[in-house]
Amino acid sequence: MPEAVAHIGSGKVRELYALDEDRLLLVASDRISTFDVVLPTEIPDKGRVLTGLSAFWFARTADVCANHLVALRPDGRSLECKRLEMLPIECVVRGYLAGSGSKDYQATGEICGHALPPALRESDRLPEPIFTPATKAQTGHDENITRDQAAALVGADRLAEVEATSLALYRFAADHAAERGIIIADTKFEFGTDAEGGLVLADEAFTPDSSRFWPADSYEPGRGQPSFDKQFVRDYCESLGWDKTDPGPELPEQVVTGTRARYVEAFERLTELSFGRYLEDPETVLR
Ligand code: Q0Z
Repeated sequence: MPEAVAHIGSGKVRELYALDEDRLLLVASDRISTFDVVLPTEIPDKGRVLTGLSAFWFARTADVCANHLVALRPDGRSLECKRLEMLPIECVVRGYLAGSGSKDYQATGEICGHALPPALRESDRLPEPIFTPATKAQTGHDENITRDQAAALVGADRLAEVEATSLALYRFAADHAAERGIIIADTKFEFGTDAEGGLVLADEAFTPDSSRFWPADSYEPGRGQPSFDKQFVRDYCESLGWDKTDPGPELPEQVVTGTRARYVEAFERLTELSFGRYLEDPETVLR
């Protein structure tokens, strides 16, 4: 735990602290949420897996877009980052039909103004990845918006820049993951701007909490896909008949152990590094 630093924000499973005027500390806990509820049982090392993956992707995509990473702390779960002026939109890229994109498509045949081919099935790959911005909801769910609404929030030029950058980042990571048996169905970015007005990728990048990771070996369009990381948790919760309101159930040991193993597997497949090595020296993901 950081000492004598101001706590400036809480996410469902992360905390944000101010280190000084220019730098923040983003700390990923081991908490896990499912069906939008944070469960009372933690998954050991989940925060380290997510922080390590984010740092890995920041290092690998630095030539696509500048990012807020300043340093990875030796605890493996804390990222020192540049303090930015955040843009007021969530930048989502979808390569497959899932989640709110699937709902919008079923209702209207479009997602955020992108006309799509008829008769797509749940989980189908889209002809091209699409940029589908959303508002940042303080509570509850982000709401998909049109590109005109997004342009009104950030300006037309900045929107064109974040769209092109988001698509380039997604193509890079989705190609890398596909070669390692993981489908990144969609992902969400947050961008900020630095003192010079330059666009900077912030928050987390291509973690299983900011993206849908699907195992490629069981991919079958026409149905929802199992989650690479959370499927044991979801299956267990479904088996209880829990009503999906807070508080959620405690998880039994085998669900915790199996879920931790899936997070570690995602880390090791994507980074091609052993997670044990990461725990010894987190900076290995940056090299
Ligand atoms: C990120 C969030 C979390 C609660 C603000 N580099 C940055 N500069 C300025 N602001 C942010 C960042 Cl990353 C920023 N969030 C999201 C993260 C807990 C809220 F861990 N809010």
